[in-house]
Amino acid sequence: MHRLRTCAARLRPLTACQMAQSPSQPRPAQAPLRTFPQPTRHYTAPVAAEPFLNGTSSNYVEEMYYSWLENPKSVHKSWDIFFRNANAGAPPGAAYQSPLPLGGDLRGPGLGQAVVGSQPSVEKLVEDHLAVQTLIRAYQVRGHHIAKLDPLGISCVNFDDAPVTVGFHQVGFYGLDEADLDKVFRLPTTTFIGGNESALPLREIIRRLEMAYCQHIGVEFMFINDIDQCQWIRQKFEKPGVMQFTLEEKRTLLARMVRSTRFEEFLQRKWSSEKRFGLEGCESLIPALKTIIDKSSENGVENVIMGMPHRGRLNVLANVIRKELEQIFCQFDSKLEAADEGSGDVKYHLGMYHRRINRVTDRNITLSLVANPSHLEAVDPVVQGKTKAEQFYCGDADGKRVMSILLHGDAAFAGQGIVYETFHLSDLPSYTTHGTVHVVVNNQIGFTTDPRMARSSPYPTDVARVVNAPIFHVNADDPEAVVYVCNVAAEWRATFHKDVVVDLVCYRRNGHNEMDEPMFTQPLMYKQIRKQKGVLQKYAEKLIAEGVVTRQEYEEEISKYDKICEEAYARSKDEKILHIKHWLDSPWPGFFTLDGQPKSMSCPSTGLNEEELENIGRVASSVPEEDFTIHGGLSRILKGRAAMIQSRMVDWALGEYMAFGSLLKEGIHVRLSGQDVERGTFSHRHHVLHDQNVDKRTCIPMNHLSSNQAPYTVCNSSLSEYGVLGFELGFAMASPNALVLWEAQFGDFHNMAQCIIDQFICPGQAKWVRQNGIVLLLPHGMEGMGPEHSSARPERFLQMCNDDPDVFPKITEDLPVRQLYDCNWIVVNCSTPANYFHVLRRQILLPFRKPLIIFTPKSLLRHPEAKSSFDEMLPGTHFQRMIPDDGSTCKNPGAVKRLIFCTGKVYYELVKERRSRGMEDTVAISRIEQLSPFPFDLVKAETDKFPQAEIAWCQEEHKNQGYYDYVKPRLRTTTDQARPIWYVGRDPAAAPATGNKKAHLVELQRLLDTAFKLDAFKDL
Ligand SMILES: Cc1ncc(C[n+]2csc(CCOP(=O)(O)OP(=O)(O)O)c2C)c(N)n1
Ligand SMILES: [Mg+2]
Repeated sequence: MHRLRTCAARLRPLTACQMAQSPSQPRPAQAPLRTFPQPTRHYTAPVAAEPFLNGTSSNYVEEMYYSWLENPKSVHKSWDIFFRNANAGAPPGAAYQSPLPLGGDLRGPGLGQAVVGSQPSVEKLVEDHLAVQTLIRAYQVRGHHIAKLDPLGISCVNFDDAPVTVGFHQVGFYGLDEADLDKVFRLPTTTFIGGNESALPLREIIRRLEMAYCQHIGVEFMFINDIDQCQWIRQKFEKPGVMQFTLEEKRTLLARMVRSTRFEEFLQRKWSSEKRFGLEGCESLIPALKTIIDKSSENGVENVIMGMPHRGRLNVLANVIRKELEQIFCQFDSKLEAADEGSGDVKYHLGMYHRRINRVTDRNITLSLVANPSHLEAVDPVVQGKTKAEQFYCGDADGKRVMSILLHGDAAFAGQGIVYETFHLSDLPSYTTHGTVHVVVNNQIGFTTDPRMARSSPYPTDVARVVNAPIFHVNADDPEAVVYVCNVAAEWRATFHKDVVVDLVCYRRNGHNEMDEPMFTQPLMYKQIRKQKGVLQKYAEKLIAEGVVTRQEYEEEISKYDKICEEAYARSKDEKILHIKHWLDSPWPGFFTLDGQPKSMSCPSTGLNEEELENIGRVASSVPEEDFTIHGGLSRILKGRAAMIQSRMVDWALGEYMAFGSLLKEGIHVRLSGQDVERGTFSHRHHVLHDQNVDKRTCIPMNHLSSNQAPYTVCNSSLSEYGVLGFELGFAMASPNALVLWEAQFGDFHNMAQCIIDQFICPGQAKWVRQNGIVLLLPHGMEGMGPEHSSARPERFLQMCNDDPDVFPKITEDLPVRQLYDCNWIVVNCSTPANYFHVLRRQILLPFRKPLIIFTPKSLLRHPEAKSSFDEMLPGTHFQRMIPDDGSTCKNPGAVKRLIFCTGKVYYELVKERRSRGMEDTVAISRIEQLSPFPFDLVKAETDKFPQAEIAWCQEEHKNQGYYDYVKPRLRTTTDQARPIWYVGRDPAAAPATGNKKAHLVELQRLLDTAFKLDAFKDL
């Protein structure tokens, strides 16, 4: 044993440091080879005498040596002899025996044969082995560059900067020559092309590598950092004979291709002038998706949530999700009226939910396709959020039962930043869905734009490399190759629970839509496309030639499906009315009545009993874990909370705590997500405590409320708004029984998520008849913090409210709830912690769900007056849509000269100013807490109460911003256009706020002066 180790030490150059140590130190049992010290120039005499042992060769030899130690037969005979000789003490330079020609007799010389060999040929032997290793690696790294991926053969992927030196004619690049092609080389452990053989002639090595990496599949994976994952992929593509299909599998594949192709042809025949964004040119998408679903179902997945753009969407609905064909066909009937409320959406945006038996696995599977707007890729994070929620509700912690599939277009995948944001959520603990299978319909064009104008990366899929997702490029005209990579992709997801991309390289047979003329802009491409035989025809001919099916069977398959379509078409004529409800992607069983209505039109009190408030308050001011050291500053905060609870008061953070805590105790999951939400941007929340002595030890007191409470999730998000808000919207979509909140760091950062707000949150119910109770917390307030840290842009949300400014509603008992039911979203700006508490609880206690936009105050988080008593939160209390002036103005309302309506934190500035001017009797200040839907009834009561008062709207925002434009016509309607509505606030401006502190204060004072100057509007 000792001799062997000595031999190992002699086989590589020693470092200077090693030379000072014993040369026979044993190799640490677990140490990976690559951690050995790098060779230096201080060679010892024995090494210098074996020149091939220098540099990188020595590593190679070393690997061989350790393999030999484990099993002498695992190395070539010549090496076996060399190691035996070296071990037996052969002098330097004499351990080698010249090997027999490798191309000939592989048995090599027997033991005990002469040990002296000629050094140059030994050197060549090692170099040649290294060269072969490098060549193998070149295929693995860059084989996809020369794979035949493009069905049109005109691929614009340009790898001129990275030429691939592989193939029989390139062996010279590696120092090999023609003569070496028939020599046998030992295969490294990083390839599986040998199958059961450990050595192969170079010619065969190249042939097998060409088969694995350069045909219709291009595997891009060598950037992955994980060795096991790389090995896994190599196995999947390199092992000889991996791509074998049974006759049955081939027939199923053909049948799926028939459905996919004939569906588009049917639509084309019936509605030749309708836009449908057909799949022609990428028909193999259908078997691709079905394969992913079948394989995943086999691996235990029961629920698949999908998101996709326009291209081929109807085909996916028909042939993957299996929506009834007549439901699809009747969408083409322009005469049908819509049965449901709402404005609806075009057919290629609608969603779908379907539970059925997977025929291949005979297991139940639920498939849903999430409705989406035209905005490409915007649905990606929404799908992820919904998937996460479904995993959460069924306790699927590893994503074994629920998964997502995202489809993309090539141009959108490369161009839309949301794709990158979504990828970056994929491995974050509170956002991971444990692997998404991405499928790109890479038709090598985006509307009229060529890829070389549409992206700077060679492939549209390069964005996926950031998360080490393997990318399988495949020629979509080879359905078997497509099905093979889809199987591997599904297995990858089931094995590693990480993202994977299938890039279906295809073409678009028609224009962008069926009405478009592609020859205007892509004449040569389309000349080629016109010549292109359809993939179904090609595949059918192949299978007929192979004898898998007869032509007659193939034709029967076609007529069978055509008949199905015709019959469904006939049935679709019987449809009298269009039901958008049939296209719902996320039903909420049991939440509504059977015909989809709310179970009531009332909302119970949102108050809590005293004991409950105390209990939650106690948890909010404690550290519920043993031996947990929190920061001194935080101790003081918790003590302050305890004192507040003692005196039956809450501040903003405690009001929120009470709302979350009580809902959790009632079994409602609460999820708060956004940047730095755990502590709170303004350091007021502290929902996650950090042990000051133990790294990463944290405690979430909110999860220590009671043994049967729902779990509380509070999670700092990645620095994304678009992606994260989309994700939370998707999470909220899955169930009505959760309070899902997204908080923007500063209010206006929601700009980055505008697409989610404009296209999903605002009109979601109107377009897709699905409700959503997501809550947006948007810090807002003019505090001299500059243009970007002041305004959450209330005007934008208010502009998108659907309540009519000119119609005074009929006042009924259920008006407050009915208004909420009729609106598209609720916009509030609470001025007290109690009202914040109530509005959060109301969100869940309502019998329906609406998005809730809350402008949250920054300065009120710690304002001494912005506190609420328990009395305002007890049973019987509720959210106050408007808080009337209840001060001395009430004693003699007739004497009140001015009634100022306002909202949010400016109230406290107005009250302070009124106090300092001693105008409590003459000026009333009322707070509109719920801006939309507008509390017409309460505002009317207030205006009626002060008949002599001038009515003013006061806001701290600039005149063209804030609430004025929304509030003014509604105040006018309330007063029957009889009383003017005066404006108090900042002048119109381009920026939301000044960056100059002094200017800010001057502006503030000016508006306060106007508010209390009773003759301010006299001459206007
Ligand atoms: C965010 C966004 N920008 C622009 C468009 C307009 N548009 C619709 S489809 C399309 C081309 C999409 O190309 P690609 O992603 O390759 O999908 P394909 O239509 O080729 O399947 C464009 C630019 C859009 N719908 N959404
Ligand atoms: Mg495209």
